Amino acid sequence: MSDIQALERQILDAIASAADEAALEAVRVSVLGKKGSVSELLKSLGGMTPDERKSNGPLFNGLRDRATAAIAARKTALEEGALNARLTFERVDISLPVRPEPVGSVHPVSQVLDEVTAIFADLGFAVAEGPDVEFDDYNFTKLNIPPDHPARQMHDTFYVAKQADGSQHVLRTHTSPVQVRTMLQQKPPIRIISPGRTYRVDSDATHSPMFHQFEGLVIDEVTHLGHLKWTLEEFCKAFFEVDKVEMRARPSFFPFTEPSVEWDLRCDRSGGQIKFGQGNDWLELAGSGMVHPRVLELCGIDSKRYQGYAFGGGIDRLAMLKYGIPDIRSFFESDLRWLRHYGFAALDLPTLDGGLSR
Ligand code: FA5
Repeated sequence: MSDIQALERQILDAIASAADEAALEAVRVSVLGKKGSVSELLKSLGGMTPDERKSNGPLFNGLRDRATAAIAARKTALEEGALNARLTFERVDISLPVRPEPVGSVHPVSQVLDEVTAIFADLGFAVAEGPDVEFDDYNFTKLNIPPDHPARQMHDTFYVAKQADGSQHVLRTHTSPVQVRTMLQQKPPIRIISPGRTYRVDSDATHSPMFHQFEGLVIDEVTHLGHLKWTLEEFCKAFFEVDKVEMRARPSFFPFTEPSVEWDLRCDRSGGQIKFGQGNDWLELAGSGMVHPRVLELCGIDSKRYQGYAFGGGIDRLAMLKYGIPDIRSFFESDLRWLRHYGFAALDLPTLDGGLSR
């Protein structure tokens, strides 16, 4: 057996016994790499006489071609082997019983937030958002509550340390600054709903330091208090899932609306249950009013041409009412047993067509 034949035998044996792709790659480098045995042979052709080259050239090239083909074939075989091994390992036995239902559930506050959003979206309101840490200017001043105005005392505010430039931030005390942000960014007509977190220094069975509000704002050239009343009535019917509601308006005061109105809902609390549209009890629903012309001007909107209404209410309070939760603090105690009792199925998103609370 010639040296070339012996080398070929040795190479083909090494290829055949490479157990995986890494071992095969090592064989390839030792044969066909820059300093590989066959590469060295091919390089040696350069130093041969023309006659030697004529006889050795086809031998060396033939060896290179056969080694290349053998490596490719082995590579394919190894890849197929690896794939088959993976398929066997990762096989799914579809005859096994299904896993138990996931235990996660939706918090009642998130549920009500989604319900409120779904109802107003259906009435044509777009969702707007603002940050929890808000400029004092947007939370108060541009809402017609200048510094030192007594109305600031109505909100027990969490103040954030002053910035280096002297500007003041607060944890927003209501969602009304989203009105400001929207009016500064958009030209009328405006119709937005903004649900979100709010903060006040306050804590008892019906007050939480962190709670949730929803804010509505409509600005155009013709909107009036009648539209506001109709909108809130439609909201209540959809939210409480009843055909009829009766609302009562009470004069109120908010510096950013004029006139300001608070709305109550007729209900019957006898028998430990709450029923809407009947009885002699009244339930506080939301604060509202026609947007104060001064707020429009502070937000760059021509108050001679445009007008509109705004309203705001408490999401946690709505959740307590609708789902019979007596103490607001239980929302934030992170008690899993409580959540399993009051929580909602994770994939049942509230929609008006599909039902709000299932
Ligand atoms: C406001 O916050 C006004 N921004 C609402 C408004 C918007 C009026 C637009 C006019 C136009 P008020 O302070 O009343 O109003 O709060 C609104 C609701 O938030 C209350 O009715 C109550 O449901 C809820 N709320 C207030 N403080 C707390 C608290 N500490 N914990 C839970 N809910 C609260």
